[in-house]
Amino acid sequence: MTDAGPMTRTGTDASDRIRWATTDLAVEIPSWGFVNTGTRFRVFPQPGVPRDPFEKVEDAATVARYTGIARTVALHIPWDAVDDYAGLAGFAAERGIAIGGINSNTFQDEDYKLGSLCHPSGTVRRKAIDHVVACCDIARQTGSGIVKVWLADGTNYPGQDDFRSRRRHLIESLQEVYAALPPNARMVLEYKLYEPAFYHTDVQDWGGSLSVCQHLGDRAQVCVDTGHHAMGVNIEQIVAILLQEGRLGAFDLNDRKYGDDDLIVGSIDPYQLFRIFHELVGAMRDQQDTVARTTAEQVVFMLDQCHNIEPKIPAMIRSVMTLQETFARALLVDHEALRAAQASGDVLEANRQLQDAFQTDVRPMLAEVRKEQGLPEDPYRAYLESGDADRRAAHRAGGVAAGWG
Ligand code: RM4
Ligand code: MN
Repeated sequence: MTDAGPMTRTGTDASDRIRWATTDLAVEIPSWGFVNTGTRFRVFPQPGVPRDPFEKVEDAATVARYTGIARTVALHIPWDAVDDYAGLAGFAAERGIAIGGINSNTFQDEDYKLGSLCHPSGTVRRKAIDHVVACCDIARQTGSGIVKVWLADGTNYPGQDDFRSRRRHLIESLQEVYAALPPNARMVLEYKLYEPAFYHTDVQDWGGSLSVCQHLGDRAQVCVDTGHHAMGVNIEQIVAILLQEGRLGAFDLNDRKYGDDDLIVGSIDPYQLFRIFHELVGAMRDQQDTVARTTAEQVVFMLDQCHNIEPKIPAMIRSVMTLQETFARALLVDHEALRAAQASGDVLEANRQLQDAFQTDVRPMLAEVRKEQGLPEDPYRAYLESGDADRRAAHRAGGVAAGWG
């Protein structure tokens, strides 16, 4: 094999590469994955749900303890607002994790009925800009390297507002935000096809997000939420384009059958997740394309999921394991054989190379690596058998369980 580079993820030894997937993948856990959520029809509360941001951090730390990775937790502001952010970061550090992306929220206030950063009124835009700038400051206080912007901005009816004015407002608003980023922090702009607006969404797709980022600077990148596309869209191709442009910053990973369902990652279409990871591994191993390689190395793999009917911590542990397993399988693709098949126009052989890796059962290898590291071979089962869930539910009886608010 001609695998290049000293890094284990690109190493010639398959078990080295698997080890990398098991220990070094930058998986990030969202604080809101542990709270009571549901649909617009009903929220089914669960026992032991966190009551404040500190308990959410504890749950993320539990996932990290069982899996050995997932060492950052994303916050959502104001859901995770606290008086002392450095204190929250210290609380996380004592439990072996760090604060990850700071997610801004400009979609739950009366003022934002017609939008936030794109709103026709300068007064409302000012309020929204100030909020995202405050998120930059929270990033500074917590040592976070990412500020995330997802906007609910859009219109419900043709003619309701002017597309180009709104886009100009968006660019000007985000230029202010960009200037407020901590020195090495990045801003990621997440797109979504529709919802909550029904006619048009201001940042509706990767091209819309990328073009706005290009008006800001190198540290403005795109966040790809796997649930935010029209049916049938080739997400892995979007990933490839953004890697090549140096603009893929983060993923919000989840799965869906229909809309933005936030089901656990890999539960509906595990092959899609594999194909996405295959693009990332290809970029990580690309010695020619430095932009794609360094961009791929810095991507944050966040799980943006809602566990409405399933228990939350086990769902998160299972999801982390799925990411490890799928990344490990993508690392098994024989790139030399793949390129040879591509060069000779051998369609079936090229596809077989991917299928072979995808169908390899890497679970025994991952269990082996975990054992060597003193981790449970099956973190999911170990958690279920630990009695942790019952203890947590007893300890958190009383008080008000957190939700989306
Ligand atoms: C949005 C988007 C954001 C997430 C919120 C909760 O649909 O996916 O990333 O922060 O939901
Ligand atoms: Mn998302």
